[in-house]
Formats: sequence, structure tokens, C-alpha cells
Amino acid sequence: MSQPWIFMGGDRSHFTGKLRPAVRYKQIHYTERPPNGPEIMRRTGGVMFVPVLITPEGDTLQDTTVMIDALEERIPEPPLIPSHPLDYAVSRLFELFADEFFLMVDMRTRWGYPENREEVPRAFGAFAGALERGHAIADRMSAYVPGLGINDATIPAIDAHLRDLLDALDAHFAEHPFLLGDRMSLADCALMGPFYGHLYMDRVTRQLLYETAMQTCIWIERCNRPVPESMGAWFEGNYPPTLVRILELIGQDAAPILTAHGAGFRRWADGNARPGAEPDRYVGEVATTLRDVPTTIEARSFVAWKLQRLRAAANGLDEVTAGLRRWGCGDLLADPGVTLTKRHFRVIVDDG
Ligand SMILES: N[C@@H](CCC(=O)N[C@@H](CS)C(=O)NCC(=O)O)C(=O)O
Repeated sequence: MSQPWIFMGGDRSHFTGKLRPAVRYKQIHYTERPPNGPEIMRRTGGVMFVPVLITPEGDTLQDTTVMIDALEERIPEPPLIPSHPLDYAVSRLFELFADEFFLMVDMRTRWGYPENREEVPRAFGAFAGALERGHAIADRMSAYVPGLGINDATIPAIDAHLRDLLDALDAHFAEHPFLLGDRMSLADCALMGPFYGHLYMDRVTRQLLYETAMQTCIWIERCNRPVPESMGAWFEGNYPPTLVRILELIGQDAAPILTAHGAGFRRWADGNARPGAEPDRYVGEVATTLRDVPTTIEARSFVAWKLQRLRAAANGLDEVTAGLRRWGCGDLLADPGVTLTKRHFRVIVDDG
């Protein structure tokens, strides 16, 4: 038997929840291990994020966007990333939405309910080997909450977004097994990050899902135990109203906040961006709104890199640009001004 891949992640981790279904769908022979901090730091030159994959040859992969691209390149069958231009762009849109906007929702639900605040540090502690370590991880993670624009004023709007999204997803999954049709894709994996890693794991939202979104629960289980050989085709641009409703919700609620990250990065880059250098992780506060409720977010350069990837997926194609505009996502295509690239596990300003 070939050497297994090594997968380091955690059950309650958003981004582990995204990667695991992809690895299973690709039918990789892997072994899951608890994250080994010093080893990860040594392998990545100090970038401490999970999940991490180590290939049978000993290469290290980090950042789920890069990892899923690498899996697709190395193991093209069964395919996970659609090649139809609109399906491809929509997959990247779901990835941007789930990875970078939906943190606002899954961090609100994880840290906003007393039942979860009581449970999650214990779950972290059991995983990390000591209750105090669980509390330390919980303190570090919950400290991100204000910078995501979560506060007393925005919480009702965040909850309303979640309610509407669950309704839209349940209507879609009642008719289609996956977001893009009869085959699982990058879009499902991306949304599985918050849906498995946070919402399905945490007490309050698990109950909410069981009581109000049964089709979504079935989708979560289906994606986590994928049977690729029994799957069919993607929509190839012919989207049913149930998917359009989800895309319009992304345009309505997530696009202004994602656009604010891009604007914050552009403002910072003007005068601060140096070719070959890593931009600051946080590039300043930006005012934005969620459902007309004003809030402030800490803009992240990493989101600018993700916006740039969506722009590349649109690639000036009329069909894609028109679709994104129709769903309210046209502003996401704004020119970032400065090109970012990834090197040695870090986003850097492109130096040609
Ligand atoms: N862009 C990364 C993000 C990974 C990430 O944020 N992982 C979280 C756990 S879900 C983490 O390790 N956070 C550590 C920290 O923020 O200190 C990816 O897509 O893999």
C-alpha cells in the first residue's frame, strides 16, 4: 500500500470542515493526526494555520484554496472544480463567501450564545489535551469577533441572513443534491467549512439545523461521505431559481462587506505596497453595512487576494460578468490596484 497523506486539522475548525470532504471525494489514502504546532511552523516558515496536508513525498500544503487546487491538479478524477466558466466563477464566489464573509456568521453563532461559549472551550480542550489549552484557544479565536463587524447592532442582521440562507439552501437541496447540480464541487466543500466545522458541531446551531433545515443536514452528511461514482453532472450555467436565490443572497448581504475588504486593501496599498513584501495581515478599519446596519470591519489583505482570484475567474467573460452583476456581485470585480501572489505559504505583493 502507498504511503498515506497526513492530514492535520480539527473537528471544530472551519477550514478543516472545508478540506475533509475534498480529500474524501478524491479518495486519497490519508491518515488524520492532531496538529503538531512546532512541526507546522518548521514546515511553513512560521505560518501557523490548520488544516495542513503532507503529501506521501513529504511536501507541505497549507491554505485550503491552494490545497484544493493542488488536489485537483494532482488527481483530476473525479473532478471537483468545474471547468464551465460560469460554474467555475460561481465555485470561486462560494469560496470567497464561505471563507471570508461567513466567518461573520459562524463566529457570531459560536461565541454569541452562552451554551456554545460553555461547550466549545471544553471541546477544544479535549482535543488539545488540557482544559486550560482549550480556554487559551477559545480566547484567541473569540478575540477576532469585533474585527469581523459583529456587535449588538449587527447581530439581528447576521441572524436574519442565516435564517434566509437556511431557507434558501433547504429549498435548493430538496430538489438538487449539491449546490451546482448532481455532482459535488468546490462550492460544496467551501460552504461545508462553516456548515460542518461550526454550525453542525456547535450545540445551539446544530439544534437549529435539525429543527429548521433538515435538507441541509442531509447535504452535510452526503458531502462528508461522498460517493463520486454515483454522481452526475454540474448545471453548466443553467441555474435553477433555487440556486439563483442563494446567489442573490450572497450579492445582497456578503458583497458589500467583501467589497469593503478590497477597498481597505486598495487604500493601504497606496503608499505601503512594496513588490516582493508581505502586506500587513490587517490593513485598517473600513465602514460598511449589513442589511443597512452600519458596522466597521478590519480589512484583511488575504481577502484582497481572494477577490483577485474571483476577478481572474471572471476573466473579462461577458457571461460571467453579467451573471455576477445580475446577482448583485458586480462590485467584487473592482480592480485591486496591486497584484498579490502566494509564495512560501504567504501572500506577497507581486514582483513580476
Ligand atoms: N486561509 C486559510 C485559513 C485557515 C485558518 O484560518 N484556520 C484556522 C482554524 S479554522 C486557524 O488555524 N486559525 C489560527 C489563528 O487564527 O490563530 C485556509 O483556507 O486554510
